[in-house]
Amino acid sequence: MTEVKKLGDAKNANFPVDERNAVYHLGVAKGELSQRILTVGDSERASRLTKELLEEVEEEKAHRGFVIHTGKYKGVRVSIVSIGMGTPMMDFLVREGRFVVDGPMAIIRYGTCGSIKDVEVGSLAIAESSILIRRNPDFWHSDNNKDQTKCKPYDISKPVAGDKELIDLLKNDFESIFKDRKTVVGINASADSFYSSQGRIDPEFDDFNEQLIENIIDLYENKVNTLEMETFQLYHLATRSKQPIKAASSTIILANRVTQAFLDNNTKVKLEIEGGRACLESLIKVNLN
Ligand code: R1P
Repeated sequence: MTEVKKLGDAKNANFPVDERNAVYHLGVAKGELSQRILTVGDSERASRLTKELLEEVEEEKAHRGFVIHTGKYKGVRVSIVSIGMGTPMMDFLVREGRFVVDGPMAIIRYGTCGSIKDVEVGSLAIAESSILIRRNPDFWHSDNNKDQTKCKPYDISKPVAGDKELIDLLKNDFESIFKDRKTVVGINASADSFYSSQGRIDPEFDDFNEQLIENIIDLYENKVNTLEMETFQLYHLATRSKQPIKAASSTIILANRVTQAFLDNNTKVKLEIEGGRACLESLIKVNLN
């Protein structure tokens, strides 16, 4: 992995860039990121997808946990970017990516998730929309003393939709590539913790989350399929961007939270490549004029 050449001194505390306008966290300047981005959490997933699926691969850029591979898929320039985990990392990608790309962008996330319905592990999911689940520390503050009538331990947001055109493309490409696997389409929930805000019970901590999954299911009439940690931020920022960003998100269902089953690594790697191919197909088809 090539570390990005050391960034120069940053100027502009409001939006730090160096003298060649390389952004402070992604470490790239204009021209070094495609307007068509496939983003994943795991840097190994990004490397595998690049090796298997891209041609004319440019120099890899890595900085502050982000790894950027740019190359061509069927002759179209795309970037595969691994961002690590959580909404702040997605925030960096969308905002700093927006700064270094001119004109419309398309961003597809291909991640992993847990299912809160009894869907077989190794199935796939596409998020038509996403909600955000945040732990509210004020619930535990001595002023509140865990009084649920005044303050809830977890905030559950309203849904934000992804881009319909890109989601429809993804549905078609998943259908043609995953003929013998189920793809569930519906609402995703992005959480600010893998543990407490996803309703995992941890005897070492006072999390007050025993009812959380049930609350999510009830609030959205059993339409929430999946739990992960980034999609909401992608959809929210894409809809708030002043220049167009078309966003869609898909995941491999790794964990079944009803039966406690977890997908084996070999199948995961196989699905990463097959689903990555489906995502790239959609990414190069979407109209960015
Ligand atoms: C947690 O294990 C991580 O896996 C999921 C979650 O959203 C979180 O980032 O996605 P990725 O596999 O894309 O990282």
